[in-house]
Amino acid sequence: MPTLPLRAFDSGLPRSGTWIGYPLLTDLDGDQRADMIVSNREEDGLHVYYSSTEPRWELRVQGIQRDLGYGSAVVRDVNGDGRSDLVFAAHLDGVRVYTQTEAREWQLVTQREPQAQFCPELQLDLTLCDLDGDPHADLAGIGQFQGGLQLWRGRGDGTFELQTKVNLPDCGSMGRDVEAGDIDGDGREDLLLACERGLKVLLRRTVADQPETVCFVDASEGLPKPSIGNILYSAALVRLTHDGPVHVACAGLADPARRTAHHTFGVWQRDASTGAWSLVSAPLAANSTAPSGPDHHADHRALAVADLDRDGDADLVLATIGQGVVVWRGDGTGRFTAAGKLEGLTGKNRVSIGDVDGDGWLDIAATIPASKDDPERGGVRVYVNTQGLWP
Ligand SMILES: [Ca+2]
Ligand SMILES: [Ca+2]
Ligand SMILES: [Ca+2]
Ligand SMILES: [Ca+2]
Repeated sequence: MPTLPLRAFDSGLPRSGTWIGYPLLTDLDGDQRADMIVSNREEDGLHVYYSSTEPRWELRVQGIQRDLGYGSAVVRDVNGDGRSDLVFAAHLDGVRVYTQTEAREWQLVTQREPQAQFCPELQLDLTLCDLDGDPHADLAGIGQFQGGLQLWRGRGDGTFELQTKVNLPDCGSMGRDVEAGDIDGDGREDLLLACERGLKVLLRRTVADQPETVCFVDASEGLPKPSIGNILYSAALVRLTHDGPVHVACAGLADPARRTAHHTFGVWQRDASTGAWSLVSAPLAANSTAPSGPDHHADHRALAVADLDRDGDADLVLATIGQGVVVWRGDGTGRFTAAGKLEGLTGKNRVSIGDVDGDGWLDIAATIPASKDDPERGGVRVYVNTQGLWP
């Protein structure tokens, strides 16, 4: 597979280290250039890099404790001062909130619980969501080892309160990815999880006699449910066309004993009348020599979805172990054609998509994990997308 000629924007980024944490590209300072949150396991944990016009990445971690390890982050103004803030699920500490000061330093929010963090169980992934219709950002998290799906309401001052009146389907005790969005089109936010029980869609419902209870129902029929728990790594909400219905997608590992027992990659659509999901991405034909889409039974580590070539149809960035990180162009119907792979990646990577230089073309960040015995192999890379790449 050819390598996509994306320009590297790595000035100021680390060239070694155990960067296993989920990267996040998002604009922190309102200059329309996506900034980056990444973290490592063994060195100094959480890093925040601002994209500057030099062009260079500027590290700003003043105020952030340096021994939090890796974890996932979400960004939103949580205290209403107009500046974006950072919620970080630290592998070594629980969930912490840092607000961004005017000088772009970080200030730890004192939660109402006695500890700095407000979640006692470690969360492997977090997402912003709306649980109650008020303007304050709420959170959903999936436990790394225990606790399963948990929900917190934001109070609007940077503190969060665990929702205890909940009615949730069984998602198991752990998972790897949680996403929020309106999946069934009723105007309320639903949840999508890659968790111990497989790929799970939880639709928001209201129970008439319990209006205070946050209720979700399981609507996952037809989605992958591996017999080995917790081997799905990534889940994503997908609109194949920009105004189309919301589909769901996932990426994960195969059962080594039964490689075709479940789809390790796919895009599924929901039949509104039966409620069941069916695969719309074209699986690999058994003995076809025609150009085929992503392998639905290979081992995948990460998936990100965005319209990279700006033709209105969703494209994919799929990290496939042994094959690399491949950009797949979508045609809006569920078929994807390989455009090329990103240089220097093995496929055991995490990726995030955002516009790092503000030119309207979405760019890609990838973390390169390394073991602590061999940190020289690791690092963080950013690939800049341009119009000329897409004939
Ligand atoms: Ca920025
Ligand atoms: Ca703020
Ligand atoms: Ca596209
Ligand atoms: Ca760009």
